[in-house]
Amino acid sequence: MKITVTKFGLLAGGLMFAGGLMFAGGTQEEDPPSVAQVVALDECDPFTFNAALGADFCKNVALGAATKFTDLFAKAKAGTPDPGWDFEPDIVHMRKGTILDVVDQGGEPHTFTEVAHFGGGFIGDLNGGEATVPECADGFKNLAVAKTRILQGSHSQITGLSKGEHLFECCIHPWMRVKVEVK
Ligand SMILES: [Cu+2]
Repeated sequence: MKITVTKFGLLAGGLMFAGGLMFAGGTQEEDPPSVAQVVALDECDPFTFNAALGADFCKNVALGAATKFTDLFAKAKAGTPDPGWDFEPDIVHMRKGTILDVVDQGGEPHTFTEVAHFGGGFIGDLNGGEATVPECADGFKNLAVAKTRILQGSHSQITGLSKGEHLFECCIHPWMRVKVEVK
């Protein structure tokens, strides 16, 4: 590859530098880190959510597919949590060094919190009977949890994940779960 670059550079004369960059782009060690994308989704109904939680908590993005505040709790309690609250994809396969970028395209805040084992979040009535996992304990009073919050329309980038399996969930809506496999 290097020989090819040199030959190309000589032939191209003044364009050698640009040519070298072009070829370097094709080699692995010179590639910028790639990005794996995770999207957080929800269908919060702004009228009922904001009546319960305050103005502007939920911004409507669901265009008619909204779930009312009490329905979200009823479904979670029944063990059939609303599938509109979701991280996509459910499983991410990526190489070590890849940036994991999480964007909240839903209407309300979420967390993207690494946990040792999937389980309940910090709002008991949304846990469907599962116990709160230690990583979500005390909710946003716990700075470690607050740091993993993602607001509507914003991104969170996770870097430096070690090889192996990593589990992430939302500490508010704990059925929002992602498994990340780093090779
Ligand atoms: Cu959430």
